[in-house]
Amino acid sequence: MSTQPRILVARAVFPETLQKLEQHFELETNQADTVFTRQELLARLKDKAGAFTTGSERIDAEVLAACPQLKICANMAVGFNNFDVPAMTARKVLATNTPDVLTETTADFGFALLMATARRMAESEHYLRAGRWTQWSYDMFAGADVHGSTLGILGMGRIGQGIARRGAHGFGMNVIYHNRSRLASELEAACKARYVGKEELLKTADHLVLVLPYSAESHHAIGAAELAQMKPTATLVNVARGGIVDDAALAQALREKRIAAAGLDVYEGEPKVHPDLLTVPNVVLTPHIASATVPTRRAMADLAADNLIGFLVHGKPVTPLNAEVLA
Ligand code: 8YV
Repeated sequence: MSTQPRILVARAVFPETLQKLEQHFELETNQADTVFTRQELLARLKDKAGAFTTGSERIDAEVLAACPQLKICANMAVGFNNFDVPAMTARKVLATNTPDVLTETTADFGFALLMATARRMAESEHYLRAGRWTQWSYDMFAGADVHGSTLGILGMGRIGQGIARRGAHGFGMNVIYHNRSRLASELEAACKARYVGKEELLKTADHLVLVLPYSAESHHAIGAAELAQMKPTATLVNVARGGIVDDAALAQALREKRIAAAGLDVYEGEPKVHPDLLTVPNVVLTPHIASATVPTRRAMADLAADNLIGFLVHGKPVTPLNAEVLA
């Protein structure tokens, strides 16, 4: 019988990632990529020392109680709101994520979504494909300028700073941001970003990009009251997490043109999308793909695998979230 630690790879991954893991572990995989039900997850994880997870697996007290052999969950994501980290720490289960490797790719996408939203690219493409384009007209799909406008960023971590740098240096934007804590002055200078209160951010931004982590504190950080403070010409972009925006309130604000447009990559309760968002024209909708380039997804998978190998084989994870477990 194999003495290698047993690992559950909860979703399909690159074959190369499996080959790398196979050198150290006995694997149970899910290349069919059917998202496990809660019961399946509990049953499959019960006898495992480690899990390779994604945002679709919730690791909480119930899972931990059912899986006494579990030592590490390595998330293939920088966000880890699917982990109850305090519960994991209490059970001495290590949590790891994949920071840095997706920063620039996600910032590229955030900026692309901002551009597509401001310049009404999805809406105009649908119009063309529907065969409705019969003549040029002076205001056809006239949108908002990006260059020289005010870019507001809510949540100024690594990805927020990447978007700020693109706006400030590439598009001559005036960058303002709000964050739990103010950035060090050299980071502010690198992004040419000015710290403001949340109210000023909402009222002043021409384009507001959300890049903050999801938590009880950030739940519905943008709801009806916040949308009401934004300019009627403003656009809103969310590349962070569903639940930060109240999607029902956003759909209503878009329908009533209380803001001009929105670009969303993440949704409350995804992959379900609020039906009202599907029927308003002034929103660009993408299926949680901000980090989806081949090199970046490979780097994320590699880092998650390296965390499992680093910890279970060498006692040294690469990017631990609760390093106190190691002590
Ligand atoms: C992932 C993400 O694709 O890293 C994150 O936090 O949201 C995405 O890059 C997704 O979470 C799958 O794990």
